[in-house]
Amino acid sequence: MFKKAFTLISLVFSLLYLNGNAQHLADSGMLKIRLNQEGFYPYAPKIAIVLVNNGSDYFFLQEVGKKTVFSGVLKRSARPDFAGNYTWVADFSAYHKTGRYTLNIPGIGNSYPFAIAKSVHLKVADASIKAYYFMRASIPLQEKYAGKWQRAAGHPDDKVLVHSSAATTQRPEGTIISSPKGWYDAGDYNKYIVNSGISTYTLLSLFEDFPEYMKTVKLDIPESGNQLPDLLNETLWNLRWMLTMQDPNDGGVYHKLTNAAFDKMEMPDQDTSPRYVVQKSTAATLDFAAVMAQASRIFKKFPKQLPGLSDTCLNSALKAWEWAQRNPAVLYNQNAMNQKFSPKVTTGDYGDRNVSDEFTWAASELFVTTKDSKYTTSINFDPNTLMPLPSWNQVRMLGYYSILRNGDLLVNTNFKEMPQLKQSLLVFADELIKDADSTAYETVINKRKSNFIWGSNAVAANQGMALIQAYQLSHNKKYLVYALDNLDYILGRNGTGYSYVTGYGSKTPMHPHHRPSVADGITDPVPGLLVGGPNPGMQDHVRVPSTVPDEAYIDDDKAYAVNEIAINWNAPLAYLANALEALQNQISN
Ligand code: G3I
Ligand code: 9MR
Repeated sequence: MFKKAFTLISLVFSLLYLNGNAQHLADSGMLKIRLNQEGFYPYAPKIAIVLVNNGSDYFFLQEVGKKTVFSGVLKRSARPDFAGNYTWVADFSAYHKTGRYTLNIPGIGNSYPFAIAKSVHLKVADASIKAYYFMRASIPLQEKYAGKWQRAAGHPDDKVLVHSSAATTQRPEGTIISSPKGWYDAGDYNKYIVNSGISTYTLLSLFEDFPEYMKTVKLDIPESGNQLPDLLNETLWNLRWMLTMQDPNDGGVYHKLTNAAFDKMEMPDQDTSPRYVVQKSTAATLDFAAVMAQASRIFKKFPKQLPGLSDTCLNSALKAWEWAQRNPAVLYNQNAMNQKFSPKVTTGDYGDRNVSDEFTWAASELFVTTKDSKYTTSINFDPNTLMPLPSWNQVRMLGYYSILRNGDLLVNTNFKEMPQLKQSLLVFADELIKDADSTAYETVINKRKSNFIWGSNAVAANQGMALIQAYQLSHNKKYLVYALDNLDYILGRNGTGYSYVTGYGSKTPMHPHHRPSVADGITDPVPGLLVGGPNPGMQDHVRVPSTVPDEAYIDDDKAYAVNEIAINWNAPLAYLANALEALQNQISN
């Protein structure tokens, strides 16, 4: 009774207060109420995090500009955030009706508007893949597909020089090779095999895990309508480039195709400096082998559309694997390389110092594709250590994902480690979600300060992907709920209040470190790009407003350590958002 009366009083109070101070209070609500700015599935959990509590015990869910439809009591977070402050949690999971809403907290104001709807992440899910179209090298982006972000073709890459570090008898320094297509890596215009490896794998895995759903996803790209799913069409743009990075003479794969130095913040067609393929490396060659082996089994299902491609991929994978057997420790060390070779190369390093996980990954993919048990001797199952979350330099789990998702195909291979592998992945997932609810944002990413590295948003997305893998294996819905929490994190329920995907949400990055977005003269950045996110490292020497790990972010195009975009960050976002769209009916509170 008392509570009801109080609710009413708060409501009247909030409406009066809002009218008098509309602008001020609205801003304060948008700043202090942190939630997924795209919205929520009708039957999924729905949580907002409120940073301060000016005395209200209640929150009010309101139809935009209209009446209150639901109210609840704010609950204090179990633990403080990294800065030491407790937050307040508004949980409106019990409300299921679709519509557009704001959350109101008396004395604080209104949140950004958001939707409760089926397929609420469809747009951002599609955009996270379409982003790769915008990253394409060697093709003009036509207005028809790219809208106002149309641009001239950049980097034909049909006359690429073999760098002195990569010279062989058959291909001496200065040999010209053709290596067109591919995606630009990130804010820069170079193409790196190591980073292409995990990115291409992740998108292909999205297809392997959810083929039926992904066949329905239309991206409006030049190949659309050609009888291949658009996700595969887009992935092929990079895969065909990757194939050109293998030296046909020995099977080794060049580490990268690059300018000698990062170019200016200019449009891609403005850059006409020489392009090189540099030194072959074991990491690049194994990542290539893994992706080609995976691609071979996926494209085998499309023999009419892609005659011969599956075989080409498998043969390339086998040749790469053999090269790596002969060259198991050719690490890419750019500084050392620059002591010996010229011109000096100062672009992205992707210099992994340990390639044992790359061997495991490539062997896993070759095993799944060929069913030949000989590869299992090269797989490290390491049951005694926790699984390391995937990243460009840690790919062990990518192989495990592939083995586990293809378990049915491997029943006749006498492969004994399957139950143990499944168990390890579920233990890993349980470890991820343990105590996530007591963090200040009730998310997995917020459990540890050490998650906030260069590209932290991809840590959140990769955790989400790992949880989806756990769901696929166990059908335990709890994993989906925590995966969704991390998507909520990416889209606004976080320490800065940004939705970190350009163009999606209300407060989104406007100045990513992305050369076309900086140089094209268009106010809005290219859409669908996930920025790196909070990272207190300041490796770019741009001061962030806070060094609290999950707040260490600035929307500044010079701040490449927090505000660049990259293909290996968008890929797990694409996986997470699309997988949740595919599985939305399984998520309930
Ligand atoms: O792994 C350690 C971790 O153990 C430690 O706790 C943490 C503390 O700072 O550092 C972690 O290492 C960081 C590593 O990223 C994590 O993956 C390094 O400090 C950091 O310097 C390194 O940054 C990489 C960066 O290149 C600089 O080499 C990013 O991962 C990588 O995504 C980024 O990639 C660049 C390419 O070189 C060029 N193209 C753009 C692309 C995106 O920024
Ligand atoms: O644009 C480059 C970005 O892709 C890299 O991640 C980053 C770190 O290697 O470097 C950026 O390039 C900058 C260079 O390192 C220093 N001079 C300014 C360049 C543009 O900001």
